[in-house]
Amino acid sequence: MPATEDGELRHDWTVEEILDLHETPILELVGRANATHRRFRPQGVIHKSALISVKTGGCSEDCAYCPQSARHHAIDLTPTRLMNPAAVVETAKAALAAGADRFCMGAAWRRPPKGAEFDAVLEMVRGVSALGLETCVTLGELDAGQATRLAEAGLTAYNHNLDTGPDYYERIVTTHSHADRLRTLGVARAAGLQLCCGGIIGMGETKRDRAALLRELTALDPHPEGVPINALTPIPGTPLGDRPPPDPLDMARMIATTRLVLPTSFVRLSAGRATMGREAHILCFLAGADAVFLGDTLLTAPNASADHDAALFAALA
Ligand code: SAM
Ligand code: DTB
Ligand code: SF4
Repeated sequence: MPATEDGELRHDWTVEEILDLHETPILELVGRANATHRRFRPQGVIHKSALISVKTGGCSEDCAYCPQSARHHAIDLTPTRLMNPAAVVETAKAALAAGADRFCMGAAWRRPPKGAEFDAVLEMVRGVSALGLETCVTLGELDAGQATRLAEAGLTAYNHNLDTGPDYYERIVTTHSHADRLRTLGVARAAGLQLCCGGIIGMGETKRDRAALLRELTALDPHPEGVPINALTPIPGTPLGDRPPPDPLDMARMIATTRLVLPTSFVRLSAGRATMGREAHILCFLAGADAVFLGDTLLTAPNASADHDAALFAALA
């Protein structure tokens, strides 16, 4: 096979090819990813999403990383009912004033309930979208009717992560499958929604599992418009609560590889920023990340503070 030129849009990557890229010496890897970034993406633009948990905890699923599973006993987590749409829209106004481009609403469901709660989510989407913000929700599995109603309400993107490679997935989640996740991605795409789909590193997976995750993402046609790369945030009380957070250099390596195989997507430096310094952030941006979550909290875990981000964006200006 002829050598692929960096930046080619491909849906036929093999795990082996991606693993080879991932194992390139870091300076060369970051350099190539940066050159690809410059070819395909506007320079110096970091897309900012604010994140809110509109329904926290009590989830039926057993995702080993997640503090919101009712099967784990995460310390400091109080389950809540679905928020009132008006209160969500007020929070979105504050996010807009703080510089957010997008407002992302997460709910701890395997799948959204039908009826009044789903109607309330649609009201949130309509209200946030009317402010002029891009909207994103992450609600678990969708059926075609729900995806269409979300699209009609003005939703920009649906977040649904594959989390890790298919072989390792069943070590992390047993209550739903990788195939279930792919089905929802298909349903959301068919309704005309953009996809925000990525994963987590640092859960004990191998580098091959990381490459296998990226292979799954590249096989989606079109590629997902957004790709969150999360560092495991170990939460006490979850099965992965004792793991150390991944090395920022591993984040940079994963981000650079993502940029090379998904050259036109937003690559979002997601969970894990709270324990990363300014220089580690800048390395990840050099490696091709061009999006972050803003705000002191992610869904339930701490994020980089507003002061930290003000200093970071000042350093980049
Ligand atoms: N219940 C929905 C679902 O599973 O799609 C939406 C919410 S779920 C919390 C959203 C994503 O957050 C997960 O797919 C996972 O990638 C990420 N996440 C959750 N807990 C995390 C943690 N402790 N560290 C890193 N990422 C995490
Ligand atoms: C994504 O990939 N990361 C965000 C967002 N999509 C919804 C969530 C990270 C959650 C981190 C753990 C927590 O806050 O509970
Ligand atoms: Fe957490 Fe979502 Fe898994 Fe529920 S389905 S445990 S909210 S990641």
